[in-house]
Amino acid sequence: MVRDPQTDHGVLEETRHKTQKPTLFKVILLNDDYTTMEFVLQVLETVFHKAPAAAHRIMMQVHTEGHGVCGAYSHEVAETKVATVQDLARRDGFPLQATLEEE
Ligand code: TYC
Repeated sequence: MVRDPQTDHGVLEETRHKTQKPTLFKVILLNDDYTTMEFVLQVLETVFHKAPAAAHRIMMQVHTEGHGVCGAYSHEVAETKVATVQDLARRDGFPLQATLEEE
């Protein structure tokens, strides 16, 4: 683009789009040595609505690699899911941890 210094005051032209893609946050489940595999499967099925086979795959990924993605949600929903995981875990005496990561 050719710029005329007499008329170009550095105002950026921008194209406005009607739709904005929402910022999504991944909920990451972390491994530990004490939470049972059965409890993690239950969390993945109830909090993240995973089918049993998908829950098993994610649980084993967390167990072998240290962390795994449970899903991506709006910031508010992701924070609520992290809090729910931690509440359920504390209630049953497990140290299970989950965290957020911007996608
Ligand atoms: N590592 C745990 C065990 O051997 C199982 C586990 C899996 C714990 C996933 C946490 O997010 C987790 N009992």
